Amino acid sequence: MRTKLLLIVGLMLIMANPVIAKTFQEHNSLMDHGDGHMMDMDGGMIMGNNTEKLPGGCDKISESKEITVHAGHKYAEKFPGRMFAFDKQEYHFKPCTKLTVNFINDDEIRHQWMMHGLPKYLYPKGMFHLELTGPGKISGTLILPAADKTYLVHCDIAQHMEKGMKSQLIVGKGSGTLPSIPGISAYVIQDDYSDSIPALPTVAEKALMDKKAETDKKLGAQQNDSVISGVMIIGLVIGVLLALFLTKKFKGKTVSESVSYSFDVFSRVMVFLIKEIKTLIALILSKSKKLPEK
Ligand SMILES: [Cu+2]
Repeated sequence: MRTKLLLIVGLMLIMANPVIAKTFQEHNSLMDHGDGHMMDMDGGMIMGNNTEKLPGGCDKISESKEITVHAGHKYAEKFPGRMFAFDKQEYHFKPCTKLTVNFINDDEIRHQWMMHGLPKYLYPKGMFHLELTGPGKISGTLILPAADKTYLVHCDIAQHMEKGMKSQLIVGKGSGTLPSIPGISAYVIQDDYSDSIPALPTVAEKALMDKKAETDKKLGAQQNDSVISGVMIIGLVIGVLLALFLTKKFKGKTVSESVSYSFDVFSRVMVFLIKEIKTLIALILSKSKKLPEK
């Protein structure tokens, strides 16, 4: 009895596992791997962290700014057809700004805040990158270059950018607007439903369609008015045949005899059906066991 109870509790815990939310985690103690690459063992990572090296063309840090960026499914709600998004789609900064980004992941999946196109002599692969595998917060700092430029910021997990997790960071006057920024610019690959949307009818066609619909309605009403329908005829035939069969069977029998006979037939049919279903289930189970091993 106790074993059974433990087994049930265990099963319930296993089933409840996906429901138990991961807890929010602050990633404060990261291991420094050099070149601005820092990470911990809990899925937090920073690449291209730079708090002091000035990019070419910057005499000094123009100003220090700090932003908090949220990433999550819920921020895509206002963009029809998108699944993921950052809470903001555009940022503006002066050239040579020292920018600290507090990245917060509100989802229970992996997200990134990845900036591209930075000078490679300062940022490995030209990237500044914050990453979290689950709900939490991680902070990194970079110094923005001197030139007017629009930088792409996105999440590089497969399909997250395509599904909306994309923003643009504009330094100075920027260098134009990037495509497919939710709420800001048109999608590069627009969803096309033209095949499934019928062309709108002209006024004349519409009038014709209305007229046809009206006639159909009248015809339908007439059909419903007729007393004898196909289904009714079939029902009548079955009823008459059954009545003939039963009167023959019950000829000379009392009412109680007839009733008991009917129940007998009914129970036999039920027993037969149950047996058949059992055989069928046994057959299915034996087949599913015989699946190939590899
Ligand atoms: Cu993502």
